[in-house]
Amino acid sequence: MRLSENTSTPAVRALSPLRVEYVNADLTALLAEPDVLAVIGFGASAPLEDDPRCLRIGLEPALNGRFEVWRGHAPVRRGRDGAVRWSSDGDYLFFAIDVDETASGSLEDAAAQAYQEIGSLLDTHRVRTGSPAHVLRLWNYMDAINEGDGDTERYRRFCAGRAHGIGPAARNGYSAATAIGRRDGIRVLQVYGLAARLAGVAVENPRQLSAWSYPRQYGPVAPTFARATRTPANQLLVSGTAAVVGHSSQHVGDTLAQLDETLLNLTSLFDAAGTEIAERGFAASLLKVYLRNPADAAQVERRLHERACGLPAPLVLVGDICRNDLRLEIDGIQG
Ligand code: 3EB
Repeated sequence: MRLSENTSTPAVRALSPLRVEYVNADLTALLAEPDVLAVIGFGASAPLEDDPRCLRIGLEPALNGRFEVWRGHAPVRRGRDGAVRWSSDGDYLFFAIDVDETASGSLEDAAAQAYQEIGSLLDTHRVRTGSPAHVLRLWNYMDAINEGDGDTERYRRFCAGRAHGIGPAARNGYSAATAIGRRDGIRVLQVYGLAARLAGVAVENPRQLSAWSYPRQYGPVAPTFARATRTPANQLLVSGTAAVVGHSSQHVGDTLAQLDETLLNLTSLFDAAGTEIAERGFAASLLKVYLRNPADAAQVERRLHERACGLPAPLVLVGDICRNDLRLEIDGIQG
């Protein structure tokens, strides 16, 4: 028994917030800034540099494309461990991996491999730095997410592989996540994420059944994610959120009604995350909107501006939602 261990250890330094922005800026100039952890471009024409912090996601912007930039609070170190690219400022760890489905054998195998390799990176990081890396947030992008019928649907195969591979990455419960379909025909699974020296707290939405408890009708292996993660800096990392109430999709065929339901879900999630987050609301939120039909973009932007009080301009991307009957999904960071 070493009950005194905690009291004899110096207090753990709190985390400063991760700074996230959408910007129109020069990629080379961004990467030259010492505190830049990640620069994420969207669409086939986004520039890319051979730097572990630089990522291009194959989702086309519906309106204007911008870079998503993450900044830490100290000079950033970066590297590659096997297929995983990473960067860290000592508090936060950005990581990314692309896994070729053909080389792995299938999307399911690619997902298992991606999550196993991320688990290994987290172990290596712990050994290298002497401090743990707790996963706060994961993003998953794959081609043709709705292809295949019933349990052969590619999203369901992805869920099975992720659940198999995620073991070490989920030691402290699931983190927030997004899973969206690309339309680029490139059979490469893209996974990236954020970890930190201190753990976050998973937040569930009282309007929604937790995804890991979804009934059998949605597939043999339930999705393994939390609705949000509240970070040690009291930011809220919001998972892909759609017009799902309980476990059922609402307002099938009506994009704007699905948007309104999604906003109710986001408000409910903010409330569940605590007073400070509830009070900050949409004005402190940086959101991404994934739209199945790019023709909905202008209407959705207008409605968001009307209904999400003070919301900064979101990034609108064309992508397929993991249920055929959902026309839009929103994720982001608050605080
Ligand atoms: C839903 O509520 C919509 O499989 O990682 C949202 C966010 C959804 C993340 C995932 C799936 C995922 O079930 C789908």
